Amino acid sequence: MPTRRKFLTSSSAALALLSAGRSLGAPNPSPLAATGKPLVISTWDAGLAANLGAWHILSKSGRALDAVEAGVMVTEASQNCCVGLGGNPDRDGIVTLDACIMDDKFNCGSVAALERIKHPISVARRVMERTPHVMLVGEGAQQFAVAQGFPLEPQKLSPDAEKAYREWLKTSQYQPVVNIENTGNQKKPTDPVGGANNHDTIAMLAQDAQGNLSGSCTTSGMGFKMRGRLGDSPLIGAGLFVDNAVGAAAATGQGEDVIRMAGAHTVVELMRQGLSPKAACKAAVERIAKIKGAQARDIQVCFIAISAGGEHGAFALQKGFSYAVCDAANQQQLIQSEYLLK
Ligand code: SD4
Repeated sequence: MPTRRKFLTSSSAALALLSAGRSLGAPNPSPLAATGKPLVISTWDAGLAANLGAWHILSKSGRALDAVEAGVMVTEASQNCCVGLGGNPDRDGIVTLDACIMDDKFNCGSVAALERIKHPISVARRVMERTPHVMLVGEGAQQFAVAQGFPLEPQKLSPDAEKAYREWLKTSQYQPVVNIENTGNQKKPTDPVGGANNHDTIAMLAQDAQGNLSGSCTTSGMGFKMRGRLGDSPLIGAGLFVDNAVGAAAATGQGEDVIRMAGAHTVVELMRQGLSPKAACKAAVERIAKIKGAQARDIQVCFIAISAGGEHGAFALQKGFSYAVCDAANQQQLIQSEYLLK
């Protein structure tokens, strides 16, 4: 059995322990533990810190919706891993952010190509709660954010993004790097610029003590994308989908290939047909592999999922994807996902 320890407040400390082969205990053993809920899972190793942000809410019987917003805000606020304004820019040198959120009653909100706003996930939630719409993009999304009191941040690249952009300009070739997200917490001085410290998406799914599901997803998108390009992350049904009666799913990786097979919605529908979260993620990944044929080796796509019964799972196209789990058994762990292409 893993040792219970004090809840860690930083993912780097968490990773240090994980690499030492131990899993991490949550801070205050929850009286809810016996029910098997709550539960939060999120993508990549940045998910460890994000899960802590969600856990503060879930462990006090808070709503999954509040938890998935607060959780990914941790990542958005961090300049260490490039979700949010610290992210890599598009090919014109401008950081544009995409995010969406969905609750247990099919309420959902989304923003895309949003500039100079620190917390796109919170703007997405406002779209959901304070407009008759689901999605706002570009200038209109920014106008709405400002009207809602979100400050406009300076139009400025983070030092890492600045370096990566300068490097990229030398070739100006759009060649997304598989698993580029995975290196943020293990940065070595020898890592290539732009290949390190470069999470560009976090997706999070939670089930609260009441058994309700919610999900969130936030990203700066693929680095050096065309201006105006959107991936799956702000698209309900592609990057994220929640059906409280069945389960929730989210995606990370090459957004174009998630969009073309309605990724997260597909995973939820496969769970509806009786597949476990992991089996549903695997079947969705297999569908992508079939569509892409030989080109599947050039991309990464990964899904995470939670069933309404509280089971979680993930599956990736290629090696190298991990997801962070924090559950009522008071464990915070990083799980290496199984993958299709050996
Ligand atoms: C996108 N799906 O913009 C995102 C990228 C991503 O980890 O997930 N990166 O296509």
